[in-house]
Amino acid sequence: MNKKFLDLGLQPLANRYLNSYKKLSANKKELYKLTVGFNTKTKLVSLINKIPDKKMFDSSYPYKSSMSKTMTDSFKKLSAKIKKRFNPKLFLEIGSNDGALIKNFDKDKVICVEPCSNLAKITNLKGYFTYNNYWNLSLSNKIKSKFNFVDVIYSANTITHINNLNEVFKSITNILDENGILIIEDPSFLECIKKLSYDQFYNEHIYVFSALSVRQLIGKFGLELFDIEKLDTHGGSLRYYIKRINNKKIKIKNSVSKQLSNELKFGLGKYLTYKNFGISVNKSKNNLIKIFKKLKSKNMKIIGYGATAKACTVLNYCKIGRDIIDYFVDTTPDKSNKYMPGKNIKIFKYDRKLLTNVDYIYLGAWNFKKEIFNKEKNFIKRGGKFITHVPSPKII
Ligand code: JHZ
Repeated sequence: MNKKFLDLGLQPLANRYLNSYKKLSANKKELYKLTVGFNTKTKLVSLINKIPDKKMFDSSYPYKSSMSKTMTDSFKKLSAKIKKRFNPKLFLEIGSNDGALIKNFDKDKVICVEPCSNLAKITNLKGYFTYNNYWNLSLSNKIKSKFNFVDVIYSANTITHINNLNEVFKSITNILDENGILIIEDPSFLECIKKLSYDQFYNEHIYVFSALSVRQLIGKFGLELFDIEKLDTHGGSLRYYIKRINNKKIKIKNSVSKQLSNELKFGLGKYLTYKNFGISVNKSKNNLIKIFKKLKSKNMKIIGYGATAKACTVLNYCKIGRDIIDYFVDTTPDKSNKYMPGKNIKIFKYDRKLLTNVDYIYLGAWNFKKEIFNKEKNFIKRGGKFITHVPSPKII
C-alpha cells in the first residue's frame, strides 16, 4: 500500500525554464501537486501524482551532465573501472544525455538511448550510435534484432525518471546477455533522509530508490544485486551492480548485505521513519524562511548559484521569490536568460562579475559545494557567505 508521507505543495515542472516573466496566477494550469508516498510492501518511494514523460523529456531538455567537473571526473573513473572489471564487447547506456560518460568508450562498442532529441543529436554528431527514443520494450526488441545481446547496460539518473518500472526491467532482461551486467546509479533515499534533502523530489524523480526497494524490484525479473558502491555525486548516490540470479560465476559482495542492513537499521523498512522525515522537512522549510527573512530585513543582497531542478522544489515549497533572491547564475547555456519555474527569478549565464556586491549566495547546486567553493575562493575571501538548506538551513 502506498502511504503518503510528504506534501511539497503545488509545483511547476522543473527544467521547464520560462522564456519570459510570467505571473503565477497566469501559470496556475501549469502547477501540479507534488506529494510523495512509501509503499509498505515493496519499500518503494514514489511520487503520487505522476507527469507523462512526453511533458518532461523532449527536444528542449536543458540539463547537461557535462556542466560539472565533478560529474565528468566521476564518469571518467567509472568508464576505466567498467573496462577493467567487465571488458564489455557491447555497452548500452540508457539516458546518455550529452555523452559525458560514453565519450570515454570506443565508438564502435557503444549504443546510446536518449529521449531528448537535442541531446541525442549531440552524441550522434560525435559519432556515437544513438537511438532518440524512450526506453521501452519496443525499442529493446529493435536493438535485439540489430545487435542480438548486450553484455553491459548502464544507466545513471534515468531509471528513476521512468514511470513503468516493470517495462524498464523487462526491456533490460530482453537484451541482457546471460552473463551480462546491469549497472544503475541514482540518489540514495538513505542519504536523502540523512541530509533532509527533500529537493530530490520534483516531477522528474518519480522514484527515489533504496537498496531495499531495488532488491525487491529486480527479483521479479530474475535479477539480483552483487555489489553496491556509495558515491558522493548528486547529494549521495548508490551504484547498484546487478546480474542474473542464474549467473553463479559472479560472487555477491558484502557491500550488498551491509547496505541493506544499514537501511533496515535506519528504519527504511517502516512507514514511521518516512512520516518523521515529512515532519522534519516542514521544520526545515520554516527555518530556511527565517534565515532569508532576517537577511532581507538587513537589506542584504542574495543571489542563487546553480539553477537546479532541486532549487525549483525549494523555492516553490518555501515560497521564496524575487523579493528575496535577486537572480540565479548558472553555467548551462540553455538556462541563460530564462526564469526559474513558478518563481520567475531570472537566470544569468555564469560570470564572476555577477558575484560583485553580493552578500549571500543560496546554493541551488549544494551537491557541488566542494567544486563551487573551490571556484569562488575570492567571494569567500572578501567575506561573502553561502546559504544552504542541507542538511539543515544555515549560513556557511
Ligand atoms: P544538478 C538534474 O537535476 C535533472 P539538477 C535530472 N532529473 C537529474 O536527475 C539530475 O540532474 C542528475 C550548474 N552549475 O546536477 C549546472 C553551475 O552553474 O545539481 C547545473 O545547471 N556552476 C536529470 O538540476 C546545476 O548547477 C558550477 O560550478 O538538480 C547543477 O545541476 C556547477 C558545478 C554547476 O542537477
